[in-house]
Amino acid sequence: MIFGSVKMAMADQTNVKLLGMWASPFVRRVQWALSLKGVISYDYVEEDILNKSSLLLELNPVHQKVPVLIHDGKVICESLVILEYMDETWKGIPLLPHDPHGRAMARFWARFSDEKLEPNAWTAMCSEGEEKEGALKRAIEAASKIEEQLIKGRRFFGGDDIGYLDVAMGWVACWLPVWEEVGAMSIVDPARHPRITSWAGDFLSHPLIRTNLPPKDEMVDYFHGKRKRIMAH
Ligand SMILES: N[C@@H](CCC(=O)N[C@@H](CS)C(=O)NCC(=O)O)C(=O)O
Repeated sequence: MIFGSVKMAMADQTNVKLLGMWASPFVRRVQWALSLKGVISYDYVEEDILNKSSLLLELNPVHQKVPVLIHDGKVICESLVILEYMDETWKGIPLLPHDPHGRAMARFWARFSDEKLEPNAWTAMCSEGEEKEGALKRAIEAASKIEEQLIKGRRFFGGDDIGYLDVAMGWVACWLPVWEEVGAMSIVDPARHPRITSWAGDFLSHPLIRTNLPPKDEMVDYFHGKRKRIMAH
């Protein structure tokens, strides 16, 4: 019985492959979730998103983006969809809250962050003048709405334990400060957003997150390069 379940767990893990890119916030959230689920020995394939592999084009023909998760031959695309698949597939640390309303809220705010904060922060980093000002304003407004979702005294979005929304929003703790530096701008500000600031500190010091972060200097260089190329067009 024990041997049987050990064998199952190992087979489970060896059948996991992730197509990713080191500087992608969407890929990293899947890697964080894999770690929270205890899936540590998976096959990671680094993609060159400027010269996509035929495997990526074949597995994600619709969006042609990373991350792509392959589990037991099944292909799952879109990082938030992948997180839900993982939550339903592996035990480990539960990601979504137990109750339906809590789950609905977590999904709502994850999408809000991806649709309102992330694209506006990105545009603000890669633009100038009125375009930058407008995007910056919208990004700050979105951050302020997220700030209201963090209840004082709780370490994470769902309470005292890390979960789906923390992982989905983790890029705010790790990528956003880099984008702010590269774009010479401030979006999440400790005075304006004390709860996000405190949450970011807790998130980054979680044992399964702090050991799973991209190198900051390389991120700064990478996004400086990206910004330069985008703004040259
Ligand atoms: N909504 C997607 C976004 C994924 C995404 O934008 N991935 C980028 C890397 S950060 C990518 O693969 N870009 C390639 C391209 O746009 O052609 C998700 O959550 O998975």
